[in-house]
Amino acid sequence: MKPTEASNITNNNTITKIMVFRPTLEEMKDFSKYLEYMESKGAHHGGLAKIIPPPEWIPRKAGYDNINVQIKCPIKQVVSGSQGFYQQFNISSRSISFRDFKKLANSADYRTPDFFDYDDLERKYWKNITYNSAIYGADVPGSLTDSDCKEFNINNLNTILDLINDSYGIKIMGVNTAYLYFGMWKSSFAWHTEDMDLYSINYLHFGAPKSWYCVPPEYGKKLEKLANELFSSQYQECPAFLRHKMTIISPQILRKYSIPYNKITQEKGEFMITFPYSYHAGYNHGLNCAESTNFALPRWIEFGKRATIVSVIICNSQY
Ligand SMILES: O=C(O)CCC(=O)C(=O)O
Repeated sequence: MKPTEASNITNNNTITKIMVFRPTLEEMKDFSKYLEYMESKGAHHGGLAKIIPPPEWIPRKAGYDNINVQIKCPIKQVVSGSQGFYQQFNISSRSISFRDFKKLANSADYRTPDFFDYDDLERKYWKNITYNSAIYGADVPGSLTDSDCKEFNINNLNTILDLINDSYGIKIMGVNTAYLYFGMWKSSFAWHTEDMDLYSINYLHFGAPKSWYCVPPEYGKKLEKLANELFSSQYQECPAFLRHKMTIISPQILRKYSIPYNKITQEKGEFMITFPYSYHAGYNHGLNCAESTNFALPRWIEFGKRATIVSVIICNSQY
């Protein structure tokens, strides 16, 4: 099916918008082929793309009413800073079951505030970012997708990244295995590109939406230059400090410094794809659960060579 274009919150007319794809079940059978089709339409230039699967695609036949997962290492996200630039400190907290996490996320202290529309909620996010730290059940190894789900199974995408696993028996948690993310209102992911500048795929299984910002690969260097200036002490300590996933910069600052960006909100039942060297950041609107992993296509190989060299040279001690 033909793609549509979703969002263009930019300060620059030349930026490629985020494209939205609606594949048929048949088209979802070969993941790498479909991703290459998306790129033939220019989707990678937007930095992010959305995929809305057809209703007959069912990743979990049992549904989501009886999720029995232990979130062993939830993190309390303490955010400091002001006026659009922030550092997020992740403090490990004690293990919690999903049942209890759900109660916490819906409790008076943590639940989503009343809002009129997504723009209103976005304003509330940026206004309250440093208050009432959210708890994020992030990077939980596991999958909620049925193992016999044949199309777009995040745990088994069969891209060239799997060759590492197949040939060398290497499993890198969250990189070529699936991770779950149990979110609540205001839980956030800081500006980053993927490890080794890989692609990522993120499926929102259930719950409240997830809002994303993204700076397309063409403007990644511009964002890095700005971040290095705004966070000069972090830059002095580590020239690749964005890889520590602690830096939050508001869209207002991006506009002020003319960094082109896109934004989009992912609803439950939708996939997001991030492309190599696409910076992205975002936040959850309330209780939800996403599943994510990295993958590669042949176009990634040149990004991979560059990312590995840069990381090994300048940020070795941080991994
Ligand atoms: O959902 C999250 O917190 C992580 C999102 C992300 O960065 C990704 O899926 O690539």
